[in-house]
Amino acid sequence: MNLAPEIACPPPVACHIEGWRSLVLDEVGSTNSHASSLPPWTAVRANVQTGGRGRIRERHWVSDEGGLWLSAVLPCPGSRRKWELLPLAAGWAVLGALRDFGVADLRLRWPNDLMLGRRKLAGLLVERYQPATAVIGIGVNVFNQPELANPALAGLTARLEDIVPGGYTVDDVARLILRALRRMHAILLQGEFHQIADQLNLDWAKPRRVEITLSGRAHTFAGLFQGVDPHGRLRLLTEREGPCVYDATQVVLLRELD
Ligand code: BT5
Repeated sequence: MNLAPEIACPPPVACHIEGWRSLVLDEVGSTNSHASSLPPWTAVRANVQTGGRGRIRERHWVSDEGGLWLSAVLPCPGSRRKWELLPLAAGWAVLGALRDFGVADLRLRWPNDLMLGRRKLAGLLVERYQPATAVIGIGVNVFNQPELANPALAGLTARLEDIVPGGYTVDDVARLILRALRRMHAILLQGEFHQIADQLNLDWAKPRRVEITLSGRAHTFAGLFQGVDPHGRLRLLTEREGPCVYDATQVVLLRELD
């Protein structure tokens, strides 16, 4: 763990971190909703979210005190297509930051869940509220106890404190992630997603049997998940049709079968 000198950032204030204007709130519904009208290179973090949202409608994100609930507004100039792979790239960036922080054996679950085995350490919600920006919402369990807040999550979550011994704050973790998002943004801005794709394919861990649901299609497809191609399309090896690729934006849901 290699941390820059501490920057005091008590709530609710704005300070500058890693080239970001960073706001800290005590409590908010959802940091993503709060960030929806903020300018690029602004990040907002809350100690508690009362209406934390998951990627799929109706899914609630438990956001109790002690976790990192962060939304970062990134500029997305040019065509919308150029930024379609942002959700994948953001997951890769957060994974890299947490790995550098000392979290070993972290893997990705499509599209951007950060998993320790079958336990979820972090989840991302990437949304476009305005044409020229994207909001990257990041939830990381740090010192909080989501399983106490929602017993239905028993055995399904992981938290940083149990993996990396203390001596840090939630703001330290935020700072590393914000720095990683900046680096990732520069890569996408250059149109170099293929650089990320190579590394992403190492981070999915072993090939897995999965079932995917595509937008606008009622039935699901099962096969062996084989990561992404250089364009960020999902590669699936199916029994009936052999290798198939699906556009990342088409894949609504992926369920791991083993
Ligand atoms: C996600 O959705 O994983 C996206 C989570 C994004 C949360 C951040 S926090 C900052 C920003 N503001 C927001 O309002 N959201 C973002 P999804 O893949 O749909 O997973 C949701 C599922 O994860 C839930 O249905 C639960 O099963 C599980 N879950 C909920 N809270 C959790 C937690 N704290 N830790 C681990 N798993 C959790």
